[in-house]
Amino acid sequence: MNRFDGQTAIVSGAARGIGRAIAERLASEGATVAVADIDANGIEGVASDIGGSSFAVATDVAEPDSVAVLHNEVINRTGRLDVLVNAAAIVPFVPWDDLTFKEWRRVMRVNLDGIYLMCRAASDIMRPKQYGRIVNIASNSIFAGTPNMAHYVAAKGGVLTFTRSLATEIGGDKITVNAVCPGLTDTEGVQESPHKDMFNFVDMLQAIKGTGTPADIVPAVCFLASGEAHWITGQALAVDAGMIRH
Ligand code: 4PL
Repeated sequence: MNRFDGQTAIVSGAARGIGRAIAERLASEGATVAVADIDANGIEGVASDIGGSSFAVATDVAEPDSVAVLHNEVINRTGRLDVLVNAAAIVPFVPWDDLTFKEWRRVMRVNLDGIYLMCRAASDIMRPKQYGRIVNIASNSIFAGTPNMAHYVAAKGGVLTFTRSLATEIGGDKITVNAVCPGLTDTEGVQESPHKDMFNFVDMLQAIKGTGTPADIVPAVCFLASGEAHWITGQALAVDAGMIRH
């Protein structure tokens, strides 16, 4: 008996990094996963690696029409939606002196507008079924006030507070909405950015020493996405080796 047998899950940002690891675990525990990402090539590889009934859908989470196509595809293929994991995000490294309004808007669009659009579409499917699990990936940077990404921190802070509010709005429909707040995590995206040089700094602040990987984030996400987490909603769980305590 697997935790997600017979269920359908959407994972955004699933082409790589934390999103990919979550998609793989949900599928290994029985879910049919809609592997969603703007990286159309990446999702094909992930979906074929996962195999089974999981499938790829190229998705721009910040475009209402694209989000609608994703949700229509999920309903046409599986007729249900049990789990939504919002892992899609831009992770910028832009010092304050270089931060333009254009760059601010680029990050807000994907990291916050995208959460709204995905939760809007998913909750509209979940509510009539009186079941749903939504897990939004925020970041521990919202508690730390991490520099070089003020717009990202602002958007992720919005993800946290939106999570609390949406939990209250749709709790009556037996849908839970929670946030997981990873610390700096060793992903392809981080390795491509100046964040890769920050691992020693966060290690100094962690209660448990070491470098966080996607596999370290997955268990908390899958627990909150599971049926037995039904008494937990509107919460934010830091998964960062104890770097922050909120
Ligand atoms: C502590 O979410 O939480 C760097 C890059 N450092 O994206 C993050 C910390 C980064 C973070 C994050």
